Amino acid sequence: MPVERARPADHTGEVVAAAIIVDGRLLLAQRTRPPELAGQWELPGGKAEAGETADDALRRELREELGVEVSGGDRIGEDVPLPDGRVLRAYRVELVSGTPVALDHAELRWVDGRELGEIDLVGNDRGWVPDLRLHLKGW
Ligand code: DCP
Repeated sequence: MPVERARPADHTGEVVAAAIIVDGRLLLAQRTRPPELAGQWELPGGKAEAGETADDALRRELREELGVEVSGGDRIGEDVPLPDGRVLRAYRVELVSGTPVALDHAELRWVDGRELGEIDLVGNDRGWVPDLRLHLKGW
């Protein structure tokens, strides 16, 4: 089997995160890794691959992680610079088909505005709370 060559990591890409809001509730997903983030809740998403647009990455990540098809992609909240040089961006997306299932997370939860303020969100996503709440009920 060929040995994979060491190569410099790509630290310039985007990490996309999806705000899926239905009936005034936001879908959150509970991380299983790495250990320092396990148990915390996030907007589902992940790293865009080389050549992918943010839309492509959102569609692929949500298919892989939740088993759903989504569309849309208006930005919500501010950019979050990550320590590795990537930038984390949230996008509002609509569910096109399927019901979200935790294929890559411990659990899923739909939260209203009050619950969003109380849940243990990953630190990077906390700055988005005020913008997200504008679209949520119950706060
Ligand atoms: N991240 C975050 N908030 C989110 C989504 C991601 O802070 N709502 C952070 C966690 C990681 C980085 O972005 O530091 C990349 O996210 P993932 O580990 O979820 O990305 P992938 O799913 O692409 O990673 P892998 O498949 O390598 O596990």
